[in-house]
Amino acid sequence: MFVTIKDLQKSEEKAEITVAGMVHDFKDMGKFAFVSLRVADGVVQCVYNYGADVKKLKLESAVTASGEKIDDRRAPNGFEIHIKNVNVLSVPHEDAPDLIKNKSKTSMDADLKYRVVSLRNNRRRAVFALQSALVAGFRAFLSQNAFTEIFSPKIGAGSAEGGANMFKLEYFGQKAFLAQSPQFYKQMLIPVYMRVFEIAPVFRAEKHDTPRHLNEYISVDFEMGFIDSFKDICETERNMLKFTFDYIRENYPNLLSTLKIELPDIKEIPYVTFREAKEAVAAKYNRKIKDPYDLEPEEERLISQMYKEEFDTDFVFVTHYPDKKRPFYAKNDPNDEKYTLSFDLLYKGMEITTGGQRVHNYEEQYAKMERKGLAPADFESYLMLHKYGCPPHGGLGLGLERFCMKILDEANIRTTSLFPRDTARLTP
Ligand code: AMO
Repeated sequence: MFVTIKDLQKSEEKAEITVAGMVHDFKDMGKFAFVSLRVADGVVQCVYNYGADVKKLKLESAVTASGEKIDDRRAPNGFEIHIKNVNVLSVPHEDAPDLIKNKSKTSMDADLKYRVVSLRNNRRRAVFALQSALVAGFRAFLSQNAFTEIFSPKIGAGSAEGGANMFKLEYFGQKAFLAQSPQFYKQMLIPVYMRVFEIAPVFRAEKHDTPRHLNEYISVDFEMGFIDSFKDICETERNMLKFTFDYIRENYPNLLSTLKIELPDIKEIPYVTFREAKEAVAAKYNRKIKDPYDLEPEEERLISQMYKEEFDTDFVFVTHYPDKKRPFYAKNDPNDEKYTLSFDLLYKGMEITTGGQRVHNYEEQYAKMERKGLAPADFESYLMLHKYGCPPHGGLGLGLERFCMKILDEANIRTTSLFPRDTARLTP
């Protein structure tokens, strides 16, 4: 029994086959019917010739259909199935709301409320198949480059990214938090494996509703030891993105055509320092600098616009963020201690990645924690990393939903989160 288009494409012309799928669409043409079956990797087009045992198929029934595979270059996947017999395994209790048809235009609220069915829509399901393909590409690249995949705990006693947006929980009488990032753990594993990565949910108790923030998102993290400069991290990211886009173009052409997108062709990615970028957009777009220590969303947008106009690139690395706004683990620039050896990757006007070189020396990390008003005693296990020997290292975190949102030119991150968690949503 077939469940994928890929395998059906490989089977011989006129082969007698059985395919299993959900009735995605059914058009009664009188003497015959067009039936679309949703299978594992897309939708298969079938023609159902009415015979003695013909059933009118209800949408979203689970069926197995037997018939002949007919090659036809005009058909979406290069073939159709001429169905002779259908076996209905289950019929829906009710007709699903009109969200699964491709033509339906649905508000985001309705889409999210009915996600269980709205994801059956061709495009929406392709969005998350793209996410899966991106992760497969990242994983393949990182594994080929000697990174070990890790699974760090999501419940802990503290966190690396500042106390403001941590979810607290009761843990058998102790105070605990949901992980904001795998930061500590990926660093702790550097002397063990030298290169590690993790692709997993992280939690941020952001109280505000914005089109770019979620309260739970998938963070693609990697960390690598023995770097010469934070630019080694940037170049590894560039290579990972290039590999992944090539991998998807090669392995998932149907997905790209369903989504009607072309993936970016990654060449060199330019670098600009935080200060230069800020000053350049202030001068070019006649803006006042309000916050000298961070980039406002509008500034990120304008930096990207400037690089698009001047260098025809959708990507730019903004480097050397001020020490004041970067976490305690970020290494300061020895040439100017007000700045850090860190970066953000902007893509189409929005930060998709933060990364940088870390402090690896014990005294330096201890002193930096104190300077930032933190008590080193609260970080005893983390500081064992520095205390017991650690090479120069760095890494990054990329927000998967935000990256997807930008690839697809979506305006709201919720559309690229499978079951989004925001300040109002806990179901589905
Ligand atoms: P940071 O906190 O900047 O860095 O997060 C890294 C990336 O994660 C994404 N992101 C979010 N996506 C959706 N909703 C949110 N609330 C949200 N917050 C962040 C963004 C961002 O660029 N430990 C560091 C990374 C590192 O240095 O290795 C960190 O977590 O795409």
